[in-house]
Amino acid sequence: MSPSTESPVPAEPATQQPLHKNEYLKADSNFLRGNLLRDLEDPSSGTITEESNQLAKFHGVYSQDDRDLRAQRRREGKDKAFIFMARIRVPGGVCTPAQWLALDALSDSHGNGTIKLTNRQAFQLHGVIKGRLRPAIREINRALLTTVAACGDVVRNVMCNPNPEQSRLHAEVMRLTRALSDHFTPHTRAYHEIWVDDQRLAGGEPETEPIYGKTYLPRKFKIVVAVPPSNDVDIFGHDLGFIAITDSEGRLEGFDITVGGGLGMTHNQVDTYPRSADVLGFCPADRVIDVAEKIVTVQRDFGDRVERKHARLKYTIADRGLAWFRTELERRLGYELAPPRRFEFTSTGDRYGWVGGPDGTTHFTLFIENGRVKDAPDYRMRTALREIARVHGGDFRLTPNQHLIIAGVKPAERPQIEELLRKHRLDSANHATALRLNSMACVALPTCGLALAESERFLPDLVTQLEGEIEAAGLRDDAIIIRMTGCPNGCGRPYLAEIAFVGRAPGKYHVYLGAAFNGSRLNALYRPSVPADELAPLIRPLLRQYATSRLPGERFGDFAVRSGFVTPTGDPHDFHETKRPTQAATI
Ligand code: SRM
Ligand code: SF4
Repeated sequence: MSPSTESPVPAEPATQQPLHKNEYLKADSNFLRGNLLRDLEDPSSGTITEESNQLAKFHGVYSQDDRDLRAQRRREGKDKAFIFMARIRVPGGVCTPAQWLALDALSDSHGNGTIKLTNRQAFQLHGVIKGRLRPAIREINRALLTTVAACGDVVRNVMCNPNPEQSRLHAEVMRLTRALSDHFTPHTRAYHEIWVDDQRLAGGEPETEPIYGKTYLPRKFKIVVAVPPSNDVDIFGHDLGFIAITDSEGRLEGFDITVGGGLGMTHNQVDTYPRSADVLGFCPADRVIDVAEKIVTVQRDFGDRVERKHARLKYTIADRGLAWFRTELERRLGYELAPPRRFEFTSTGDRYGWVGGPDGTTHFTLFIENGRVKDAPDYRMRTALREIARVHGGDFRLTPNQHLIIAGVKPAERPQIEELLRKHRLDSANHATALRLNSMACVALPTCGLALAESERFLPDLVTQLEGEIEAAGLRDDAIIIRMTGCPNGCGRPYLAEIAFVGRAPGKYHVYLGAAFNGSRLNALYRPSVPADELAPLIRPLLRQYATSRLPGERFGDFAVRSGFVTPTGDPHDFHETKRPTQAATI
């Protein structure tokens, strides 16, 4: 595929306002080098400058601090306890047992002893101190993994339903996912110089970024591929999505294209809001890369480079309209997109336990609460997965719901894997209530610098508080999508949950209800700023009512809407405390 012929960066800003400072930082960074290496080598500080932090994101690295220690260290007159997080991108979530073992070892030697599986099928290594960061990333690359473009204003990890063993269709879709990932990997040699080769490579071709240009994209850009009926990737929450369309024999015909989804917002700023993606049209499989590239270049050239909170594709489309977007895209493509085909999604969750593949191998999906792989005194999950990785001849797959598939287990290997699952009681994790099995929280405290409230450390307790009611109401096996985030940025995809809690302040959460079980409808604010200890008392009566008054087969989100608890419209005001303007006020 030839690179885009469009100008990489608009010559003049479309606005008179000065561009955001990150635009100048990117432009002047010599393709993402800046002073990053100097800052990393500076022994006088445990962290890096803010400018270097912005550039480090493109390399998959975030500077953070242990927020549990902040107050005490402030009292003692000490610096924050600086640490780093490295995000490792894994297209479609597929990695080998050898790669798993390498990360497992690194989490002990260089991290905080845990491996975090993200809900975009990536790994995170938390708690890395500055002196260990470059050696850690070198080890990650030695294991044939990379952190490049896991964050930053570029196309991030490309997601896909992680079951390529399931059918030929899945395998084809996974190949395309990898091709998309490769196509959008930045060309800069800075990553290798800084993290891998340890030296500036002399000579060679002058550097270019054929798709991105030297100011890259206005903001992060997320691509996913869905294989109906599963919407595990939550396609409507991403900038760009491809929905696999098959003929009556199950052969891949092409993809419906979705654009302009995104979930981040800021409390009380109604001009920031979650948006569900639009279905734009259909393209054959051999045009997917071309379509994706041109969509990315439209956003590159028209995305907002002044206000970063308004710089996602969802705002470009909301402001200019889908018709404008289609025209601009088709002008660049040189052909028209076909109308979308029919597709049907049934759920966003994972299928736990053993399933068989057509080739005789089997796959075990394991529930990992909020994607945190660690050893607790009574539940040694990390040890168990290490032992499994040592004997497993297939691969591991990270799911979009933060869980793990031990995939491609050959019949002869299965007894040994089953024995290890039993020995460490991992098989029993999958017997939790369906509420827990469908719960998801973002990281939040203590590492996330943006968290307003707890999430990963609180949702499991809140689910426990609700489980009594769930059992009593006979809802043990009824899947309800329940999610929590520590702030409104939307990392745990809360606005696509049937029940969601979004951190408003320490110990306080906005409660949202009414998204569709299959991820096709956003929810709406039900109660603002509810204290943490009042959440369970608020939700229990709703569960009781659901158990007694639901229609046959009715999902909780639909029940919440039919019962009038909320009326989701997708309007920005659905998500904020601020009142919708009354008609009188708008005249
Ligand atoms: Fe996220 C920022 C964690 C998925 C929207 N996200 C962050 C940072 C890096 C905080 C920061 O900027 O300092 C968090 C790191 C916390 C930590 O200590 O690990 C963070 N986001 C996560 C992860 C790890 C949550 C998880 O528990 O799985 C997910 C990593 C995915 C990955 O592998 O790439 C994660 N983040 C998401 C999602 C969900 C998705 O993409 O499916 C969203 C909403 C979808 C979207 O992008 O619209 C999301 N994260 C954000 C935003 C708001 C973006 C916006 O447009 O407003 C921020 C803040 C920002 O970018 O300024 C953010
Ligand atoms: Fe941090 Fe907020 Fe994302 Fe949670 S939603 S990880 S608190 S940025």
